Amino acid sequence: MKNRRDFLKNTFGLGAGLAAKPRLFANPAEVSGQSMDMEQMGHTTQRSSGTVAVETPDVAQLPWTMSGGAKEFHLIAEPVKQELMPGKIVNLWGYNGSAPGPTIQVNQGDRVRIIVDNHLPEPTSMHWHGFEIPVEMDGAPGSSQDPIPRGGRFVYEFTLHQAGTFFYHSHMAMQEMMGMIGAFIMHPKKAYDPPVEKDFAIILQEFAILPNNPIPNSMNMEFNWLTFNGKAGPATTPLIVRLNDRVRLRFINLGMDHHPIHLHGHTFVVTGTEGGRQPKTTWGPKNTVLVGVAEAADVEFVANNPGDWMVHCHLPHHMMNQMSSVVGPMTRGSKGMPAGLGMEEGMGILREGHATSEDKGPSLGRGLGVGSTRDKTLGDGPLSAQPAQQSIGNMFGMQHEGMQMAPPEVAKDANSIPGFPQDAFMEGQAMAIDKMVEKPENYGLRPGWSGFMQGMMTFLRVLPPETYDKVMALREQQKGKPEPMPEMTHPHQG
Ligand SMILES: [Cu+2]
Repeated sequence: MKNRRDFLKNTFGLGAGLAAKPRLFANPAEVSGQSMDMEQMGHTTQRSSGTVAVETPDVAQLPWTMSGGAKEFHLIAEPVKQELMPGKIVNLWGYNGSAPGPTIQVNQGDRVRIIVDNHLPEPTSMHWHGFEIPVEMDGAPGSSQDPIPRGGRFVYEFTLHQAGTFFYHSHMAMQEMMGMIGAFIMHPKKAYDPPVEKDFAIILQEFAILPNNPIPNSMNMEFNWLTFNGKAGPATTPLIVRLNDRVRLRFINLGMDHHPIHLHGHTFVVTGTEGGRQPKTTWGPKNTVLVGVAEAADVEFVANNPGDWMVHCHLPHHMMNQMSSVVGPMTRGSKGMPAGLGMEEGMGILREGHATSEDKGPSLGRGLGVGSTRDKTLGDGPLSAQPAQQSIGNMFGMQHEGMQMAPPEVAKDANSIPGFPQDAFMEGQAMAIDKMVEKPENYGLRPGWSGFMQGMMTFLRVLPPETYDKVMALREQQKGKPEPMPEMTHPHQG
């Protein structure tokens, strides 16, 4: 089996026939046994039922089959290759070929069965975060069940009486830091008031990965790759809504940091937490919501302000990719920063091997020694316009047609300004890769936009009807075509 589609096809015994098409999500009126998938649910149906399917951009939906009165899902815990952005393919652990794993959507009151297979090289466990279910189904290794051994399987089955934004994750702490989480949406029996036209879920994750090293160090305390649904900006897929749609965004955080998620151009109310719906009396105006570790936050607003609006974590270091060293000396002293440990040691990342390999253990903690031994003295770096242009021009791979090169504009006396450079060589036109991340959802964005988009960042695109229809038409054309980014390989599938 080469890819996820084959995997699903074979796992569920699905042919090409539509009759056997897996169902992704059924509306609450499904009691008759009739169910619809997301495509069958036209906008009319969605609006009349008051509940819409949740979109998880860049993350697949997990299909299910009805079996013995339960919705049956199949999750495989396994090593995965995740492409954080074009060319940045890293080794994570996830479910069914991706990290985060696929999204599960069910209805309040459903009986569900989830078959979990462990294809990891070590034991794992599966925890249903916040679920009020019998303790033997909780997935707490050692206390409610034995860990699922390598090559083993555990079948979870329970009835869900809750509603809200939930998630599943490995209950092995370090496996969590390798990516092992997925969204689990429970739709309410009675639609929320007021109903929304668009509903999105975004999982927040962070990884410590050195340049030229595809393996995150899960023991590190500082992170340089920050993702929304497994992608770093500008590879995140924008959220597409129509002007005046009511929109719900659901954020889920499982990492080492809390993330203040900020939305431009709109005022929202927090309508839900990881525990479910919040009463209206608690709704107050906000534009930033702090999503703590192990928390979820639902926010709602009317998208009444047309434009391409940023949605991002507002921690400055979480708005960047590949941070690993200061760009220049931290002060303008003549000798630069005093030598300390190397970049790898400072970040607690190993050059080779795993965290407990012979290549020494990681130095934990947040140190200011980052990059200090390899720091350049003042005169050597590309700290003024002309050397910068030369050095960028000389860099291997910079002639890629997808790159839009332009030298950053800096003052002639930049070197004499304490603190320079800050962003001059980190974001801007020189970093733009519009073509490399081209996709229907990016249609019509301002040229060069991608040079300013990094880390936990995406767009909420509030589009007038014509542009909205155009993006949807492009998306339709895209269907069935190869994915714009290379297909993930599946090391443990056949
Ligand atoms: Cu953050």
